[in-house]
Amino acid sequence: MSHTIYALSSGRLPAAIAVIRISGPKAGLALQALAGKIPEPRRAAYAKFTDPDSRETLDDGLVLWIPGPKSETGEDMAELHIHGGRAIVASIFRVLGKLEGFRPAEAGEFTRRALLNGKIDVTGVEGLGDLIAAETEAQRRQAIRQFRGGLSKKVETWREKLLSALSQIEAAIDFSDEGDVPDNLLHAARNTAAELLAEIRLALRDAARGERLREGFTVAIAGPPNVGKSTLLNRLAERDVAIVSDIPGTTRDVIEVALDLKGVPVVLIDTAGIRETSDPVEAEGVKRARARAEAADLVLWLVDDDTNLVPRDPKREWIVRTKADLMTAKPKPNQLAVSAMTGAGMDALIGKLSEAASQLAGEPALVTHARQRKALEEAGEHLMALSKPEISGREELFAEELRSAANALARVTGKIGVEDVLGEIFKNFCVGK
Ligand SMILES: Nc1nc2c(ncn2[C@@H]2O[C@H](COP(=O)(O)OP(=O)(O)OP(=O)(O)O)[C@@H](O)[C@H]2O)c(=O)[nH]1
Ligand SMILES: [Mg+2]
Repeated sequence: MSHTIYALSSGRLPAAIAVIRISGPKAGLALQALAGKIPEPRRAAYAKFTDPDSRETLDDGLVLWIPGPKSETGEDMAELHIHGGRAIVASIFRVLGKLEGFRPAEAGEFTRRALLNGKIDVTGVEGLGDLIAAETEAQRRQAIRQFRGGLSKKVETWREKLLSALSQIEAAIDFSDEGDVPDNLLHAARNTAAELLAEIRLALRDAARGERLREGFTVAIAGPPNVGKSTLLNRLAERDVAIVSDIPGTTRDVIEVALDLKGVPVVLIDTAGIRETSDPVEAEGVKRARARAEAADLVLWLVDDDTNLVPRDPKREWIVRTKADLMTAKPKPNQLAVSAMTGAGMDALIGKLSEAASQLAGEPALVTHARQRKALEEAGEHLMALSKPEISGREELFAEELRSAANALARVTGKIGVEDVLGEIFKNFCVGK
C-alpha cells in the first residue's frame, strides 16, 4: 500500500496562513488524529488542532476533506489551513510524522500521483509547471490553455482518427486471402493522414513561439565600449543594475534583467563593449558578449557617433544612436536615437520593443515544449512516409507507419512512454506541488 504523504503547499514561512496538504489512503486518519473529526467532503470546517499524545492545542484553523477518487491526486486528500508560523507548521509535521504509513512528500509528488492515477496527462503536468512559473499575462494564458488540455484534446482526436484508419486496414489484411487491402481503404487512410499532417504542421508552426514565450524574448545590448549600454539597461530596467563609468571596458560580465513588456517576458542582456583587447578578463567578456548577441532574438547595436551603420539583418538587429543629448545634428527620420540621460527617445524605443516582443504573444500556441514538438515531428514523418513509392502495394508497411504515427502521438500526452519522461517533466517541481 502506498504511503500517505504530506507537505507545506503554500509559500515561504512565516506567512499569515500556511496550507498543508495530505494525500494517500490514511489522509482521513490524519484529520481524526489532529482535528478529532472528518468534516463534510469539500466543505471548509473550523477545527482545533491538537497533539493526540499530549492533548496540547497546537493551533486552530480550517480543514478540508476531499475523498478520492474525485480529488486532485485521485486519492483521499485533506488540507489544513493553519497560521503560517514556523513552529506551528513544525508541530503539525511532528504529529503527522509519528503516524504510521506517513512520510513527507517528495518534490512534485502530489502531481506525480495525479498523473499515475490518470487525473492529468503529461501535457497537463507541463502546463501546470508553466502556470506556476508564469510571470506575465501572455505566459499565463498559454500555460492555462495547456493545463486545461488544449494540446492533449487535439492530439487525442488525431490519434483516434489514425487508429480507426489503422484498424480498418488491419482487418482487411487479416480477412482477405491474398492480404490485399481494397484501394478505397488505402485511399481514405491516405486522405486522413494528409489532413492530419496539415494540422500537425500548423501546430508546429507556432511551436517556436510557444517555447520562446516560456523562456522570454531576449534582447542583447551590444556595441563598442563606452557607448552607454549599461546606462540604457539601467534606464529600461528603471533601476541601477549595471555599473556605469566613463572608463571604456567597465562591463565584463553578462548582466540580465527581466522585464514585462505588454505581457511578454523580455530578458534584457547588457554585455561588455566589443573591441580588441589584450586584457584577458575583458577579452573573455567580449567573447561572451559576442555569443549572447549571436543567440539573442534581437540585438540593439549601440553607437554614440554619426557613423552610418547598416544592420546585417534589420529584423534581428537595430542600430540605436545613444547620447542623443550630445547630438548636434537632428536625428534622421526612422533613426532610433535615445538619451538615457534625459530620457529623450526612450518611449519610441520601448514602443518598438513592445511591438517586437508582442509578436510572441497573440493567440496562445498549442505546442510549448521541445518534448511535445519532437514527438509531433516524429508523427509527421511517419505520416509523410505513407506516400513513399516503396510503400505502395505493401500493406503491412503502410499499417506499420500508421501505427508508429499513432504511437508518437500517444507519447505527446504520455499515453505511452510516460516512465521515460517523468524525470524531465518533474525536474522543476518543488515540494508541495
Ligand atoms: N551625455 C550622455 N552621457 C551618457 C549617456 N549614456 C551614457 N552616458 C555616459 O557614457 C559613459 C559610458 O556609459 P556606460 O553605460 O558605462 O557605457 P557602456 O557602453 O556600458 O560601456 P562599457 O561597459 O565600458 O562597454 C558614462 O560616463 C555615462 O554617464 C547619455 O545618454 N548622455
Ligand atoms: Mg557597460
